[in-house]
Amino acid sequence: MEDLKLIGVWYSTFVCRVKCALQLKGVKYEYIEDDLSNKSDLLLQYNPIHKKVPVLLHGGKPIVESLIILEYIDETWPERYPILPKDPYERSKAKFWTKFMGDQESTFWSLIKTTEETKEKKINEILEILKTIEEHGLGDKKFFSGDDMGFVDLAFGTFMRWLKVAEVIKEVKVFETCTRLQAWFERFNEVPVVKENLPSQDELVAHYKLKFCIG
Ligand SMILES: N[C@@H](CCC(=O)N[C@@H](CS)C(=O)NCC(=O)O)C(=O)O
Repeated sequence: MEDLKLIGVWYSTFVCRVKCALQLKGVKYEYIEDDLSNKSDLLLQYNPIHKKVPVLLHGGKPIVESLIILEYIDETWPERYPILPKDPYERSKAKFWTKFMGDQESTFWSLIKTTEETKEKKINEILEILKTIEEHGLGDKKFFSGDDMGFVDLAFGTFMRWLKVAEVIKEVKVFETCTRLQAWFERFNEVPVVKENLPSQDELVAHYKLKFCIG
C-alpha cells in the first residue's frame, strides 16, 4: 500500500470529493477522521495555514485544498480513470466551471442560515446561479465532462448534495425548475463511487440541524 493518508470529517463536501477521486483511481489509503471542534495536532501540523480538511498526506507530504488535491491525484495516478480532460481547452473549461461554482459557495451555503425575510431573495439569487450553470456549463450533456463523471461533476455534485440538505432543512425548493440539472444530479447519485463515499441526505440533515440548532 502507498504511504497515503486522508485527514477529513465525514460530513464535509470537500473531503467526499477526494474520497471519490481516490476510489476512482483504485488507490488504497488510510482515512483519519478529525474533530473540527478540537482539531488534531496532525491537522494543525499539516495544514497550518487554513487549518481545514481535507489534507492528503502522500509519503508524509501534505497536499491541501480539495480541488488541488483532485488534480494531484489525477496527475499522480494517470493510468486509471482520467478525472480532468487531457485536452488543454477542455481542461481550461473544467477549471473555469469549478472556479465559478467555488466562487458561489458562500451564496449557496447561506441558504441554510437565511431568515424568513431574506429567504425569497436568497432563493432567487441561487436559482439564477444554477440556471447559468445548467445552461452554459451542463447543457444537454450527460455529465459536465461528457459521458462519464469528471472533475466538474465531482466538485459540483458533492456540493449539490449539501445544497439539497439546506433545501430540506429550510423547507424550500430551489432547483426544481432546473430540470436538466436535476436529471444530472440523479445520474451523479447513481454513480457507484458516489453512493459509497457520500453520506446520505438524512444523515447530513440530522447533522446540520444539530449544528445550527434547527428543529
Ligand atoms: N476550500 C477548501 C475548503 C475546506 C473547508 O472549508 N473545510 C472545512 C470542513 S467542510 C473545515 O475544515 N473547516 C474548519 C474550519 O473552518 O475551522 C477546500 O476545498 O478544501
